[in-house]
Amino acid sequence: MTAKFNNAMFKNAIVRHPPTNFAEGLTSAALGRPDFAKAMLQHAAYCDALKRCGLQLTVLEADPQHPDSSFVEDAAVLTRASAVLARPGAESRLGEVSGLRETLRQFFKSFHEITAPGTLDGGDICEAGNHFFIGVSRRTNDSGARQLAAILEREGYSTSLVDIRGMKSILHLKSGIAWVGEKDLVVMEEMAGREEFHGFKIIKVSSRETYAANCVRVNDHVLIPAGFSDVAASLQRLGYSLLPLEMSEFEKMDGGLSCLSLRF
Ligand code: CIR
Repeated sequence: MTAKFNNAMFKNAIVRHPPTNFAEGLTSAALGRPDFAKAMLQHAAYCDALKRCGLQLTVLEADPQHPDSSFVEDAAVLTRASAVLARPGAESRLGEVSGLRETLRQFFKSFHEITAPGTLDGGDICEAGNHFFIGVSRRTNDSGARQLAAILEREGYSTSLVDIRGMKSILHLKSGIAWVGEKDLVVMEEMAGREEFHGFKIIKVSSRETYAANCVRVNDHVLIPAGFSDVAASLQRLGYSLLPLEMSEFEKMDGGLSCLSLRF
């Protein structure tokens, strides 16, 4: 089956090793304590998958001051033109942003910052071609969402806000949706009917497989958590080439596939 192609090809990704105190990060999942050695193996496999997609990796040192810092996606939003430093909604994660600034400077000339009282986690931001869905969640507030919308609109993107504060089963917008290319949007069942997604072709994810709604298109492949056969079959039917990855230890910390890297 031929792979579908995205217009924007990624060349780079930034990842950060999980620290040994990774299990002390925030979580609402009742899936038990993650096994650090296993998390490292899963992280290594994730990095290999990104390389297989053709990306050059910048691998940052583990940061034990911030147990959640391997979820690098939450600290920034990257566009074709600029880097936006986020302002994580969880107090314990605020310091993660400065740890990324210098690395991003090597790649981006144009910088923006979300400022107080705004809060914003990158996991709430879903790029879908020239459009960005911006989740308003327990982590991203209205001010943060509007600041980002204004930046993106100046860069020529359209934006829409998606309020997920009423949804208890997901932490971030991208815990429940993923854009995989063209008009194809993977959406958890509970959100599938929402009018914000009108105009997209919805690939519905049953409540049994919600965790797999957080999949990631990277060039010619879609990275997907292993073990979710219905979502995998739907994507394969549409011609996507999948790279399944074991994610159990990150799932225990509420982390999805997308949050382990910044891709650009
Ligand atoms: C947190 O609660 O902030 C981390 N334990 C998990 C963050 C996952 N990030 C993401 O899905 N974008």
